[in-house]
This record gives sequence, structure tokens and C-alpha cells, in this order.
Amino acid sequence: MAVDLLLGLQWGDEGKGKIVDVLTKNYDIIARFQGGPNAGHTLEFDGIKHVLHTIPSGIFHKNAVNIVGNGVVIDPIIFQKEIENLQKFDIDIKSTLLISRKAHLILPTHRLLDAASEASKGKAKIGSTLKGIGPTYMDKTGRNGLRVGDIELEDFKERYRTLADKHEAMIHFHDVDIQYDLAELENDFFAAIEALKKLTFIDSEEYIFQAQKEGKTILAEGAQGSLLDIDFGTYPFVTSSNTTAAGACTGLGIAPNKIADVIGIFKAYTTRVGSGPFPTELFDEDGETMGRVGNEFGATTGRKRRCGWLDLVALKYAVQINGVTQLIMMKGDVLSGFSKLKVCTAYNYKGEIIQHLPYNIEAENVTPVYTELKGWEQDLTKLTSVDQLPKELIEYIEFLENALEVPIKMVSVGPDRTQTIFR
Ligand code: 2SA
Ligand code: MG
Repeated sequence: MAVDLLLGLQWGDEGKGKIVDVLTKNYDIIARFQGGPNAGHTLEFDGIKHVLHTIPSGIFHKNAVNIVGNGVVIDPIIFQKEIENLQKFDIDIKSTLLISRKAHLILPTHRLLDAASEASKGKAKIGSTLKGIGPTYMDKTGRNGLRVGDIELEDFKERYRTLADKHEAMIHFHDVDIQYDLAELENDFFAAIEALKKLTFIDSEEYIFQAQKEGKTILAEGAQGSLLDIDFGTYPFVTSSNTTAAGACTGLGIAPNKIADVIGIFKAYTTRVGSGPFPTELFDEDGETMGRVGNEFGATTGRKRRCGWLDLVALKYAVQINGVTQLIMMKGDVLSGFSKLKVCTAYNYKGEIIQHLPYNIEAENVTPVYTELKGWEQDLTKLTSVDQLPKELIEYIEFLENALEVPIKMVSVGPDRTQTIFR
């Protein structure tokens, strides 16, 4: 049976959590394949807002199995808090949340190293979430990391010590002022490791292989966005994993020929949190309005997100890299009341008009070329069907579909599960 992927096509925060939650009823298994507690996936239903970091967004559905795949990095302390937050719901965590033994562990010293690395970069900092993501993936590719399966080994503590000691030396090497009490951090870490041991560990690639054989349906849930991909994003201002479709193959052990639909999700405008180039960024009232109406603050760090017009050049690139077969447009409701909407359809790149993403999209090289479209006045948040959409919104959608050559199958008109219109 085939696997579908759901991926963010911009710089993250497209609304993946909400849509996975909406789509979960169609799937037996929801699986995260990369990233870790840097992610903030927001879901809303029954008047309550939930933010998930490492746990897949299918967790609130009784019949779905949720897998944290090998490509994910887990901070046991944050993971434990996430599990505690779920306790008030009637969720059988032991049987519906399964963790790959091959997923790497974020150590307290990874977090310190992240902070030290960022501090040492000064103005050139990445704007990381400081969750230890970069250093953990560095240890993974450097072949030094500790994995969930190592917790089950007798010499786990010794392995931990060797790596943590090495990290301490590296923290000092950065020569920045970082205050910490390692003994206290380690107490929390080992307490969380004990709690983690009570959960279910699996060889997830085998589990997923068998599930496919049995005809089960699987949705792979991406984190962050395509433009934060370690290879194809705006390097070095990216995260440390492959956020694009290929990441689902390596992060879960899914063969490429088993992938059916690639569902790409984007906001009707653009946001970015952290440093790095953002050609359509707005520094005016329009940008302020998007941020305020869209409540654009980091779901993990609370940082204010930068806002700007939709960038079709970047979006087309993401559609291509991922092989997107259907699109979902989020947050159209935030644009209600704008008399005119701009969409970036090309870049002026050092004097030349181009329609692809060049190597370097820093502001000194790229000026966006905009097409203007009519806005709509109507509040969209109470709309329930496609025939209620304002004419200008339909024009906006059709303009994007034409440019991207992929149908927009769903339009979200608010944060709640129910505020979703199918086309
Ligand atoms: P990191 O922490 O090493 O992965 O940071 C590297 C860059 O990746 C960005 N990044 C994100 N961008 C958007 N959303 C993310 N998740 C949270 C959210 C972020 C938050 O849902 O709002 O709360 O601030 C996320 N995670 C990583 C990050 O900003 C760096 O630019
Ligand atoms: Mg987010």
C-alpha cells in the first residue's frame, strides 16, 4: 500500500499540524521523519489549542498509530513534557506512539553546544531554536551519536559520559560566556531517559514495511519547510535535516517507489522565523497586519515571525524538488481586508529577470518582481464550502494553480479543524 507525504513548502509554520490532524482519519499510521523539538505543530479543536514538537500530529485520533521515525532527533526531557501534556486526554500512548530505536538522542550538551555555536557567530547566527538540533545531527553524521536503542544497552551511561565530556571541551573551545549546571541538566536528562524507557521502541523500518504489506495507509508528516532543507534550502540559514520528500525515504525507510501523493502545504503569504534571506519580506504596515492577524509567533520559541508576500519563485522550486501532486493553501483568512495582494512571480537577479531560485537569494542580489491581484473584504473564517468563497479569492487560487501547475485541493480559513474547505 502506498505512502503519502505531507510537507511544508516555505520556511515552516505552514500549518502542517492542523492538516495532518484533519487528514488522520484517512490513514492508519502517521509518521514523523525528520526534525525534532525545534518543530511546533499547532492543532485546534473543541476550543483548545495543542502544540506538538516531536509527537506526530495524529496522536489525538484513537485509531491512528503514530511513529517517531529514525530520522527524528529526540530530546527526552521535552518528549516527557509532551507526553505529560497528553495525560488529560484518553490516549493509550503505549500502543499508539511508537519510537524508532534508530532515532538519535539530543543530550543536554547538544543544547549547550547549539547556544555556544550561535553566540560565537554574533550577527551571522542562524537564529536556531536552541534545541540542540544542529549539534545532534552533526554527531549523527559524524558517527558519534547516541540513539534511542542505546538506552537499552548496559553501558549507556559510559557512552553518554564519553560523548558529554567531548562536548564540554567543544563548548569551551567556542570561548563564549554560557552559564550552566551540567549536574542538574544531567539529573533531568536521566530522569527523562527512565520515563522514555516506559514507552514502546520499535525497529520502525521493519514495522513500516510490514504495515505496507498488510495494506495499511501511511502519512509521513514533515517538519519545518522545504526552504529550510539542509541541501536545498537557503544554506547556511537552514535546519540540519532533509525537510523535502527525499527525507521521508531516509527518515523512515520508505522506498521512493512506494510514495503516492506528495501533499504540499503553503500559506497564502510567506513567513520566516530566524535569520536568512527572505526576498518578499515586508517591513511596512502590511507585514505588521499579516503578523498580527495571523498570530505569527514561533510555536516553540515564541519569536516574532517575519512576514511578506507570497513568493511564487520559491514556491515553484519547492513544488519541483518535492514532486508535489496536490496543494493546500493555508491562512487565506488572514489576507481578508487587503485591497490589493502582491505575488512575486520573478526575481530581478543582478539586473536579469529570472524565474528560478538562484544560488544566492540575499537582498543585495535579488529584488522581487510582483504581479498585483485584487483582494477580498469578506471574513472567511465562518465559510464552510467552496461556493461561498469570494470571487477574488477564487481568482487568487486559480492564479497560483496556473503558475504552479498543481491543483489546490484544500483551503484553510482558520486554525480550527473544522475551518477547512475541500475543493
Ligand atoms: P534549528 O533549531 O537548528 O532547526 O534552526 C535552524 C533554522 O530553522 C528554523 N526553524 C524553524 N522555522 C520555523 N518553524 C520552526 N518551528 C517553530 C515554530 C519555531 C519557533 O513552529 O514556530 O518556535 O521559533 C522551526 N524550527 C527551526 C530556525 O528558525 C532557524 O532559522
Ligand atoms: Mg511550526
